[in-house]
This record gives sequence, structure tokens and C-alpha cells, in this order.
Amino acid sequence: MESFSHIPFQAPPRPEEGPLEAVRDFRQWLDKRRSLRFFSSEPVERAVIEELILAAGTAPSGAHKQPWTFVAVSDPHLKTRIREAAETEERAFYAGRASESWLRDLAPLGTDWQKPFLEDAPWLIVVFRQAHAPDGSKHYYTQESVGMACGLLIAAIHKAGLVTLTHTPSPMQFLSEVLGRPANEKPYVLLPIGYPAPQATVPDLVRKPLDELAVFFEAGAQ
Ligand code: IYR
Repeated sequence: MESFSHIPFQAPPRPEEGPLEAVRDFRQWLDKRRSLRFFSSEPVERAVIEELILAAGTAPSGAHKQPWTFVAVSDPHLKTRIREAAETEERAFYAGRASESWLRDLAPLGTDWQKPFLEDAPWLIVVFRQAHAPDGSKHYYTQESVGMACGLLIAAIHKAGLVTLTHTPSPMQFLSEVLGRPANEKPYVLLPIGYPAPQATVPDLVRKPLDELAVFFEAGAQ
């Protein structure tokens, strides 16, 4: 295996307003991102989807193996097949495959087995995790790597003024069959992407405050 040559690092430009203001603005902008279940069918051009996928592909990955495949679908026939297969699984999930406590936790969100967004949204990106390379060679930390790529993908969608939902029909194996993916690729998440439907609503969620999500051990503390 050849090693990468090492080149000078191009440091990120320091924001003129300073790091605190820059990152606070960024955080406040990120905080406006919401998972949305109601999509307009307004089209989104393919070039936008390509850029979103390239943004996701900038994520770090174990041994830089980039263990991901992003399958983008705007073909209405395929979207219908995906919706039908997802709804078959989801109907079984909501009718008893899910535990009582899981259904109780979902109740405040108001989700059910119906997934119209899988046809309404102009694009679906189905993210696949490559458990190993196509030639059988090893990949590392694939769950972590693909999770990080999805985080960047979701942020990029927000940057484009688009919305998404991290949909995980359970089980997801049907996506491999419908999309003809090889055995080394495991479905990870399905993201409908588009513009919000007019009058779309979201649950009135509250995010954890800092003291519930962070622990500090500071230099100089007694
Ligand atoms: N996959 C189902 C159930 C579901 C599970 C979780 I955890 C959620 O946060 C939301 C839904 C569905 O998509 O409806």
C-alpha cells in the first residue's frame, strides 16, 4: 500500500470577528435546522444534490477508507417502490413489532406508518455503509465514519435552504434490493430532501442546555 505524500497544511482562516462570535452565529444557524416530515414537490436540480454528497464526502473516516455510498433517487417509479416497501415494514413496526415503550416514546412526535414524504420530496438520498471494500479488504470504524458523513450532509442540506428527515425504516434491507446494492453495502439511513411544504409544522421540541450536555475539567480550576 502506497503512503500519502505530506503537504503543507492550509489552516482555516481565522474569523475577523473572533472565534466566539463566529461559532455562536454558526450554532444559532444550526439550531434552526429541524427534521421535517412535510415536503413540497418543488424540484431541486441534480447539481445541488451532487454538491451535498461531495460535502458529506469530506467527513473523516477510519484509515481514510471513505466507507460510504450515497444513492440519489429522483425517479418517481423508484420512489414509489421505496415508499411502498417502507410502508410495509413500518405498518408491521407500528402494529406490534415495536415494543410498547418504543411506541410510547414516539407518540409525542405523532409519527405513524404512512410515509408520503418518500414520494413528495423531489430527491431521496439513501446512505449505505460499506462494511468492507468491494474487493473484501477491511474498512474501519464504519458506523462512526458514516455517522459523521451524515452529520455533514444534514448541515449541508440546511445550508442550501433545503430540509430533510433522517428516516430509518426498520428493517431497511429492502433498500439494498430495490437499489441493487452489493452485499458489502448496508443501508444506513434514508434522507428525503426538498423544500418544506407550505404550512409545514414541527413538534415544539426543546434542546438540552449546555449544563445537561457537557462536562468540563478546566485548566486552572481548584
Ligand atoms: N422508523 C419509524 C419509527 C421511528 C423511530 C424513531 I427512534 C424515530 O425518532 C422516529 C420514527 C418511522 O420512521 O416512523
